[in-house]
Amino acid sequence: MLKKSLVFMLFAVLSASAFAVQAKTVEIEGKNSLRFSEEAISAKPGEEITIKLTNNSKLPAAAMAHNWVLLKADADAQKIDEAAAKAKSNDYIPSDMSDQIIAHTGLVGGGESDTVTFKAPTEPGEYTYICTFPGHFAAGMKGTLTVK
Ligand SMILES: [Cu+2]
Repeated sequence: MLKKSLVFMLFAVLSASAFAVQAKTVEIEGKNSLRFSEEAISAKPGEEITIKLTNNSKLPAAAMAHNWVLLKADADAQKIDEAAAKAKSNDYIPSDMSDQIIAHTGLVGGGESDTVTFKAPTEPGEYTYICTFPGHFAAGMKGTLTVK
């Protein structure tokens, strides 16, 4: 009886770790050059995906912080970026445009990282992600999530 429950427990632990491996994590670095280290990522429709954004900058957060903001397919990145610049108190996330945002990390300063877990859109297509720290998107801090 005892042996049976031990076997069952071992099985449960192994299944749990196998599941943990399956969850997809993409590590992205926000760089001082105002680029994401990964500018193209892909996912299956509806796939659960975790983005881990890291900022290895030595600069103060007020000068060089980053976030990772995934936009809906029909979102206007330019307009969101403009609104974000005025949303400093909300870590540069324009709350009145949240209906155009699928998911986002928090703002990370040098030496920090943050993660966000979400389900990829079920509609295949290309989805833009941007950094909304002022000036970064305009300088090219963006990338594409391809759902296929
Ligand atoms: Cu940035």
